[in-house]
Amino acid sequence: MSTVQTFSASLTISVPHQGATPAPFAVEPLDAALGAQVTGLDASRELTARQVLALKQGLLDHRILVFRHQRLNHPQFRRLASYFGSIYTPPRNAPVLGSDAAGVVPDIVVVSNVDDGLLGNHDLPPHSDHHWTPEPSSGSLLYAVEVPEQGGDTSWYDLVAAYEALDEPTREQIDGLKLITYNPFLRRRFPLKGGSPLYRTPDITPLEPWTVHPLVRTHPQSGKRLLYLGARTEVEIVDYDPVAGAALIEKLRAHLTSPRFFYTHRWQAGDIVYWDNQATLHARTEFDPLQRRVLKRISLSGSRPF
Ligand SMILES: O=C(O)CCC(=O)C(=O)O
Ligand SMILES: [Fe+2]
Repeated sequence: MSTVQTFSASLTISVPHQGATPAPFAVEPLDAALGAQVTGLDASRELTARQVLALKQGLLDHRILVFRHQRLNHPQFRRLASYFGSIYTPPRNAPVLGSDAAGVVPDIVVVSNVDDGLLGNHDLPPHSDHHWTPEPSSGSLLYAVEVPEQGGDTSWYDLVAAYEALDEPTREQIDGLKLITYNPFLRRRFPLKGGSPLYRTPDITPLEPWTVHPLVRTHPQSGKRLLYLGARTEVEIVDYDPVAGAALIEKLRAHLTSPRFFYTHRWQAGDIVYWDNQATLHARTEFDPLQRRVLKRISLSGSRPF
């Protein structure tokens, strides 16, 4: 329980004074390619049925939800997340962000560049969390505790919009394809001279364990089709010519990372972003290593992509 105490003691969020008439509860679209802002909600409290249903619908419609000016301790953060599902547990043999030597991940993963933080200050290319596991998480909540003055912005990419904007022949070409997305945390253990490849060629020994998922995924709630592909993760189309496969993936990646598909979030301490990890990628920009950036993440369990 010491983490909870440390967390409360180190919290440096200033919550603006609430006026006599607090903002009404609403889920309003952002002026962006995706996303909605939630107002009039104190996420540290028990939610009402109306609020939970509106948030679930809002996530389905907008893919990411932004909550501002929040202040939560760990049990409150866990309670908020638990309205949407149970906590994601990776297979023990598939390392993910926050895994210890035994393959166990804490409920709340601290994404930070201080105190031996997990991710340093470098940029992160657009990715979907746990893409390389059999049942990737359905969504994650990231809660900002300390943020740098500049940089460290996080962007979310709409994979449904990216798929729908493809021309018909390309959609037909990719609709039935299967993709292996190799685990980047395993690649760190087995580095290659030229760095992590964007596409596995026959001369590279496949990293194990690996999982096959559809390249075009069907969203489990909305039924919408989406391009389920990370921007720089090592991948391979199953039973496909490697040269043609690498060229196809490069073309799809150039398409999906277009600015018309993403929203960039400039963090303030006290922000929470809840994203649909089944329908989006996320990326972040680098920031000054001398500045502190501390966020807390809860990932929710998901299901096998189809
Ligand atoms: O640091 C960030 O903004 C995002 C980190 C990330 O990719 C994650 O928490 O899954
Ligand atoms: Fe991530």
